Amino acid sequence: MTESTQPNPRHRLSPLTCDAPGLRQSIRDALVRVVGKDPDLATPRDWLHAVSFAIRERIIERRVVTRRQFAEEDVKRVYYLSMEYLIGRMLEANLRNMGIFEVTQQALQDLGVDFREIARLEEDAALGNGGLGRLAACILESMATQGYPGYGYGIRYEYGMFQQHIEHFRQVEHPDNWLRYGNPWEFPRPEKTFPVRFYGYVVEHHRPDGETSCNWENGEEVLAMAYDYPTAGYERRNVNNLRLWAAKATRDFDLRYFNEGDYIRAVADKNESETISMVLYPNDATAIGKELRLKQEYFFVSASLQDIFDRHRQLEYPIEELADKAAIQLNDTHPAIAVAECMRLLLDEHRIPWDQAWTITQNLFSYTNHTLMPEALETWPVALMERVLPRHMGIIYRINHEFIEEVRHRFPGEHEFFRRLSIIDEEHGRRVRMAHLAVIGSHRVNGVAALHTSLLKQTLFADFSRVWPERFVNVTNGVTPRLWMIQANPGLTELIDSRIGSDWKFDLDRLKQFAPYASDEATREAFRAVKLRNKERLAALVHKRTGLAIRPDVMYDVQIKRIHEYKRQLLKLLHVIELYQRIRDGEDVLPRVVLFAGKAAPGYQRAKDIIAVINEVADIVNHDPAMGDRLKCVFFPNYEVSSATIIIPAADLSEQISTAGFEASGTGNMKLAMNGALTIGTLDGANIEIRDAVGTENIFIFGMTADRVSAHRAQGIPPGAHLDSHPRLRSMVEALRDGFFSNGGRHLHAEIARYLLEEDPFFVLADYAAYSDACAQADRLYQDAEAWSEAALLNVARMSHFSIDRTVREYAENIWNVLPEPVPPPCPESNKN
Ligand code: GL9
Repeated sequence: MTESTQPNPRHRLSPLTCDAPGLRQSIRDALVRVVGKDPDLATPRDWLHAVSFAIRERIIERRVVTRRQFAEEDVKRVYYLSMEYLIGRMLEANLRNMGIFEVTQQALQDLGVDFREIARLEEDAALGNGGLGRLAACILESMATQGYPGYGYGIRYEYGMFQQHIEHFRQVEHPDNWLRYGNPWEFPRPEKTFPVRFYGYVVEHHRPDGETSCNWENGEEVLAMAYDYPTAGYERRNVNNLRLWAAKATRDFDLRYFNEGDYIRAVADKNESETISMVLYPNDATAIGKELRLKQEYFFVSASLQDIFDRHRQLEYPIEELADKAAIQLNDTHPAIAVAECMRLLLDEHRIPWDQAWTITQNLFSYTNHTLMPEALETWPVALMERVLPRHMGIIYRINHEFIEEVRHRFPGEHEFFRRLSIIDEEHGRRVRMAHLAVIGSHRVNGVAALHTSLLKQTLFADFSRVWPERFVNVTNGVTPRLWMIQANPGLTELIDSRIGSDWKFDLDRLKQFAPYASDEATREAFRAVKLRNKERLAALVHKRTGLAIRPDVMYDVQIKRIHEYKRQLLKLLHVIELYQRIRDGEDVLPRVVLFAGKAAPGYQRAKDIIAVINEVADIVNHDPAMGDRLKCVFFPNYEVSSATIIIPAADLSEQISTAGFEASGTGNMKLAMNGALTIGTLDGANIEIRDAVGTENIFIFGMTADRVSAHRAQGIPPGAHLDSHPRLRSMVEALRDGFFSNGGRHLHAEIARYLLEEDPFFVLADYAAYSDACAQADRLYQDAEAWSEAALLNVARMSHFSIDRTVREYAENIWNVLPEPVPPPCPESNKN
């Protein structure tokens, strides 16, 4: 299969119809012919697969059209390299983006099948940890919606993010065998298979032109095989491709041992090479440092670059023009080895001289940084790199040498400066700093919110920013309104449509027209009715998952995100304890449900302890008759994309309470505000921009700023010194310490109290009084239903800046230099019911 630019006239496509009878026919056909079931015997899952196959036929058709148009129009392509894609369920998202959601529901109903019943059987595609992976999924969707020629590349993990069970209050991880029933959305492409080499050694050749070229010989080869996931833009526009690589043993894996008669050994070896794509590392914001992880990174990077080079060649472009025809975005440092791999391909395979190869590489790449946390910065021991990727290590040495020479020339004598800039860290036992490789190999480096970018320039990349000030830019994150508003919150969508029409779905700036309705009483009442229905939907799910009954007519206060010290779930938990004590003391307290959800990295013991303590406090609170339904505390298990779409539209209060300076951006904060939750938050990440957008009077900001946090740290005040800053804080922490809430985990509670008092580097106690005040302020506003609804509606109307479409346009215009290439929608007659 080649990237031909000349469509063969005999290969004209005749699009499938998208009316109810056509869909009905396709679904029934797929059930019999693809799933292989008699409709009379089909299970709900069989129907799920049948309808998915029927829809994928229609998506792939649009993909073929899109690809042809890109080839004909000579477009510049964007390649998004990411270790993670947190996609969630695909059926409903695909149906909605294809513009055939209602008609397909109708077709199913005609067949006696309930859409909701089968849709919930689909496993989430959870090929990511959290915000970073979800951002990648939103970016792909937006590139398709806006018609950008975007390609995603990643890994087809056999096992995605673990499933979180709560057993005896604790997190227990279960494997996520998401492919168990097969996956109708993927197209295996065995013909798109590339060899990826590890280990071995380098043989140098001195060429007549004075350059040295190298052969990387011996070692082990693994095959990367492509699986394609077509990604539909909203309303049947472009369909782009996400290509995920699976590791397969090389075809000749068996020869050596088969010849020796050791069949079992041969097959066992095959399994070992296939472990590369077996499982997603469930870590967030921490570097992993395991050889298998390095192999995963190089595996998908090498396959992706070989594929990109191949496409370029098939389109008959000269290799020298690679950076004119392609842009490659590195999603965090995980794929940073791509810089060295690109150099290897240009030098060793294409015989391009070093300087020219380096110019092409720098023009090709750009890099997004997603965190300032030092422990998240990947570094690899030089010895490991030399063993696993010997050729790349040689290339990295030369990149580093040329770079240091350049800065030596520009900043003579600043030896300390060169040492800090070097790709090789000589102080911690010689390590390769992947972030430095990414910065040096890219023409643009971006942070993901204004504060984050400015801190990047002042701290992590201060030295680089002195060398290349223009290289650092900000691109504030966004989220797709298609999933996070239209799909997740049909009630709100209908309300907005009824007031301002439906153009806002493509152009979120038009949501501004909804702002005047915040002062319209009827709209506010309708908004409250929508919220109530969303809460009923969530309450039913909470009951199903936890057995706990919660009222829909109270404030829903949610903190939903990975469990991490810096995100400060303990700050919220202390507030739960405060409310509990006040109710016990006979105070009149605003009724509320506090809902936590999120996973802890399996090796992050403190985070797992925090989950256990939340669950134990919740158990006491929820069973104390003195609470009389005024306070419920829920830990919602196994937080994933599909549950987020139910929780977010039901929320009133959005907890964004990280220690300022630590949350790079956050994206849950955006999803919640767009759905009319008011934010209670610190001046961290994108919260600052959200405040600027919605107005200070429509958000509850509290706590130390990033500057104050640094100053406070420098002062070295012990956390326990803040115990009297709030009248109850001491007794709350003592209740924890003394095991008042413990249910067998007494020692754990004492340890958490000790941590808060003596150790906590994230200033929970220092910020508590301010936080508690902000909560009280939120409670007061909530009691005025009209004022609260007005503020909530203004949040909805003023969040347009946080559409992922704006984010993607900024990347396209300021970093990638690519233009959209929208495919005209097929003639509308063929799609009407
Ligand atoms: C993160 C940041 O922590 C978030 O603040 C940011 O919104 C997202 C997307 O830019 O990236 N970086 C990071 O490592 N994670 C993020 O969420 N962690 C996970 O994805 C689990």
